[in-house]
Amino acid sequence: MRLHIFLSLALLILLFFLPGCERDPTLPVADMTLVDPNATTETRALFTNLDRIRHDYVLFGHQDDLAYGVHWRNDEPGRSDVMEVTGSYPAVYGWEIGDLELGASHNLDNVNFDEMRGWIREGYERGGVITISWHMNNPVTGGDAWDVEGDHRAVPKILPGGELHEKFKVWLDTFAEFAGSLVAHPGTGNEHLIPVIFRPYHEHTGSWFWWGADHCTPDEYNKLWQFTVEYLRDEKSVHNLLWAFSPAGNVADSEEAYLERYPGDAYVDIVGFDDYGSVREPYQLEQFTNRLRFVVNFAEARRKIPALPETGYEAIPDPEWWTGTLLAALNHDSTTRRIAWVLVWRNSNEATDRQNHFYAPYPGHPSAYDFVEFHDHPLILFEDDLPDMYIQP
Ligand code: BMA
Repeated sequence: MRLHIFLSLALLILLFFLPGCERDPTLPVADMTLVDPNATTETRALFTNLDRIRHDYVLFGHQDDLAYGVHWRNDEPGRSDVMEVTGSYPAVYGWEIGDLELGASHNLDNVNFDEMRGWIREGYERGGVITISWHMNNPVTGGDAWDVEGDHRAVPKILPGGELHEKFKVWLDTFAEFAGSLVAHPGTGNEHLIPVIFRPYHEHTGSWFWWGADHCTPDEYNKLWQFTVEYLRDEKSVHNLLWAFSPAGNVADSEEAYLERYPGDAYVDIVGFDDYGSVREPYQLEQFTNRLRFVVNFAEARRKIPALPETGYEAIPDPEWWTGTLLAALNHDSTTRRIAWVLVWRNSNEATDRQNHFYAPYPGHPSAYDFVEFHDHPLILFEDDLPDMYIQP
């Protein structure tokens, strides 16, 4: 073979193999595999779009945004503390299904499940992203998710072979039914299931929930997660979920700690951490940004999406927290900027629920002006600036 033909062939072979082994992890990749290979079209599109737009933007989310605010509760449709301060709804809506497993009509925070279904549809049809958490009751004691007194060891009891396994499956069935009832555009011919970012068994590296670190072994936790995926996906045919893994923030300080209770790449689409601890004051910025960088790098090495699925500063005592701390961390450098979304926790209604337990401002709150600045920042997306998240690019 002539030398120049040989060299051209060698170059072609090199070019063919090079992108596969040396792909730049910061570039969006269309071929990421999801936990669910049969995920619905819109669910797949949501994953691809989150991965695509996180290179330019961070989505802002709020828990229970449409259900109640600090000074109102489900009185007029369309209300939202976030919208009333900034003029836009959040891009991400968090919802909570604790007590669904008991067959209750309302969740543990007194949100009616039928109304929740309506708000989920409303937010989705406006283009928003839906995520669901589950403060599941303790299946052994009948107490709540925080009932950890005594040596109940609930996790091994609900795994296959455990004495409460059948009961646990019935609990999971309630979620399968709920996820299957989230139908968009009903009766229009464009009816389809609403994609949900499902974030069960969160903050498990702490010990305040019955699935937490002191109450089960790493192997038991991983099996709990894996069983839940396999049961919902393979037995119950739930195909509108992306699976979000979110330990407590302190484990985002080291890969070893983060991996100790990690169910495996095949069972997780989104990786994050919940953090209320390192996000309070600007002086903690270094720790906060280190954690964000960790989770972005971890996600990109495994073709996952990084997120900050639960955070906030209770009652926002710092009027410049939004730009001075949260935005300062998210916008810190080219790595922190690749976080897909940040969600702050709920605005508990002060008359009927907990007082001073809110994480987004309401009109007149001292941090409202700063929150508007946060909304206006080019890095941050609320619903008003959101591109179509459900069409495959
Ligand atoms: C917690 C608190 C509780 C609430 C729970 C589930 O962090 O807000 O008051 O019951 O989340 O939403």
